[in-house]
Amino acid sequence: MTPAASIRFDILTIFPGMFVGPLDQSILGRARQDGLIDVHLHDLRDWTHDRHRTVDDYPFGGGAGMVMKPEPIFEALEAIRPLAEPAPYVIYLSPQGRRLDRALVDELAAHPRLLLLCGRYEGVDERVLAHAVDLEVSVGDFVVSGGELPAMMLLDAVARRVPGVLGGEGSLAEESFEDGLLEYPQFTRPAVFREWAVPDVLLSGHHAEVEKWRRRERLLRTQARRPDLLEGAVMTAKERAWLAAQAGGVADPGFAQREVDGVIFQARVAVVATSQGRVLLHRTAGDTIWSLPGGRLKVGEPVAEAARREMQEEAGMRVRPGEILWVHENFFEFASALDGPGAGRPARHHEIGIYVEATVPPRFEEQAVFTGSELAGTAREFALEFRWFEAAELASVDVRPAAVRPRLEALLEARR
Ligand code: 9D3
Repeated sequence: MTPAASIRFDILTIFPGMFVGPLDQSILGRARQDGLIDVHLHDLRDWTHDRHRTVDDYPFGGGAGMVMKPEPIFEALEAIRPLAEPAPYVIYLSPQGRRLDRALVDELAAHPRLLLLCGRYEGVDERVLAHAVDLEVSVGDFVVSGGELPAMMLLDAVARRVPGVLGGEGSLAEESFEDGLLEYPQFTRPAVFREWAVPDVLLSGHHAEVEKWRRRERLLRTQARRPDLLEGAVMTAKERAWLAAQAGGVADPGFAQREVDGVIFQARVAVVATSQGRVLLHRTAGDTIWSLPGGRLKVGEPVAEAARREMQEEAGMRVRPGEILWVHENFFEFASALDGPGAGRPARHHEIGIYVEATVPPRFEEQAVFTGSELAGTAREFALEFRWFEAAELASVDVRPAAVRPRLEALLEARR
């Protein structure tokens, strides 16, 4: 899509004053001075004929709010159209419009003349849309008070595509960066600010290393923040493979866990280790919530094997799994696992918890308290505290899920 050499914008609004500041500043101000864009503001009320310069009226059929009358709009359009050649492509800024994105900006920049109609109130009479408007454009799925600010965004984005507006190489750079990836992080002096240091590689002077680092940051950021962009991004096969392998540390490690419509479904084993009338609970160091140790099942993994694996990983403990005591369906809202589909974000969980009995090696029975770790050997490792609890002690701590507390109490009672 070749941009026009210069673009004329005609803006039809009841608030022409809203445009005055922004159009005189910075890039748009210079582009106008240089004749690269030409902006003409038109006050819709100039085409009214009553004393109050009325542009709105009640909606037929009733309902809240007012609707912009068709007559002043048609009269204005008919007066503005012949002010220049060619006739303008008429755009109505509207929440019902096509979403403004890079592709639409490029399409619009190919027109030498655009007329931007800004609505207020609940919008314009439908006959304006049917018979005078070429395209409706929205700037996003959120509500603003009228079409003026969206029109300004459109104008700014389109003007930047006109050759010369960005001062020659700027527009080219914008184009070459259009590989569909997010930008790399930027730093300036000082090299250390409030103890926060700029990454070493940027100070190294190794241009090739800097370029490699920036490219990797762009790939990782896009994956972490805008995975929707990855499909359409320009990447080498090698980069795609590398990124898939990184998977931001959230590659599916084979857990029986899936995210569907923002709900994380998972199967989890909870290890109920009892000894001498006590049950083993753990918590993240410093936290207040105690729970049974355990973790997600891997796909196809027997419950007993999952119990053994999780206790080995978390506590370096070789347990002997016994029978399944209970199966609970748990619903909760919590940060998801860091290495699963929710990648640590808060999410709704629908969990099948399988509670399996286990006996621990004697040396752990003798230790009232001991430590372990979760995600051992990863950058996200954190310390766990394990403690044996007697039935009477359970009432004084926050045990989750709450439903297991009475079950544990009854179990310990039966074991006495
Ligand atoms: C009864 C519902 N109306 C008010 C909440 C709907 C409504 C009417 C008019 C919502 C917004 C507006 C004014 N907005 C625009 O004219 C507009 C707009 C927007 O609100 N969001 C994103 N893009 C655009 S382009 C024009």
